[in-house]
Amino acid sequence: MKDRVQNANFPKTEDGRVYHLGIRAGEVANRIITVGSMSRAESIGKMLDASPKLFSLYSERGFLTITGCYKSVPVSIVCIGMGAPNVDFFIREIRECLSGDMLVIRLGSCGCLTDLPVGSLVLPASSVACTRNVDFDFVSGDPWEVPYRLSKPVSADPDLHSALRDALEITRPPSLKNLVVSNAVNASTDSFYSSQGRQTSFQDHNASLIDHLKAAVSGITTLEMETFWIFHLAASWRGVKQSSSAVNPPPATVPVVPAFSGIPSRTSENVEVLLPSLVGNTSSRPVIRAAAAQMV
Ligand code: R1P
Repeated sequence: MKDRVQNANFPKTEDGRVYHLGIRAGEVANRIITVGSMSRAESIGKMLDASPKLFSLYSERGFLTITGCYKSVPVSIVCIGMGAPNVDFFIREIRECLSGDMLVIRLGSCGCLTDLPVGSLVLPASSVACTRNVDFDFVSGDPWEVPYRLSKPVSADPDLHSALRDALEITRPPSLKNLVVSNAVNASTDSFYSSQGRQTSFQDHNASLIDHLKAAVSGITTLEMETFWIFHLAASWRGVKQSSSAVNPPPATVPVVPAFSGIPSRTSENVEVLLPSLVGNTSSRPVIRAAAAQMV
């Protein structure tokens, strides 16, 4: 309780744990794959090295952190559930537990606004937010407001995006034929229903939303609920100057491209998804790099 009062900006438990993920420094790696479901996190966790023993923590707020090594490189798999608020807990609380660069790849499922077949994998180069405008009068209609707002795009980290694309090109299995990489744009929404154009029993004024999205956002391909906020927070982190005694920075280079196989896709096939090889931090100021792989 003393700690809570002393640091109201970033409250932690007395033993140094962030409130919602429940972890503390040393329990999360700089390289992170984040997913939305526990079973997906657990499946990927099984691909980590048998030694050292995995760290695994289910928080009482519904997050799961699994930390181990893949081919001797420290990696964490973090299940964050869905939506922007959970992204916010995830990025900020893990950042608080790390020194050095923070590298995040979200592996998720998505809706598709083009004719890509189910089973395609999309790596969005950028993402926009599509959010319900609560100032719009959803009961009577409203001539002065639009029901949904579109943000400006925010980009994936170009280096991490390229590394992910290159790793996939080199190692993807023949069964993964439909790989879309270049210039795909994602939209992250604040509802699976209204702001993704679904028609339900609520007055959502969204019948023309998908057409509007396609017309307004060049290259739009996928719809989901997290990527924009991951990219946005990564880009807006102001960073801290690296101290010479920083704990757990990424190594200067990661020598191999680790392959993660067997992640269940929406089809009955297994999709092979890769954690790219990454160059570690070379500047005096660490960064957050983020990219995404989305299964149609
Ligand atoms: C909705 O069903 C969920 O599926 C998509 C959306 O972004 C949302 O989180 O992602 P995941 O399958 O990765 O959770």
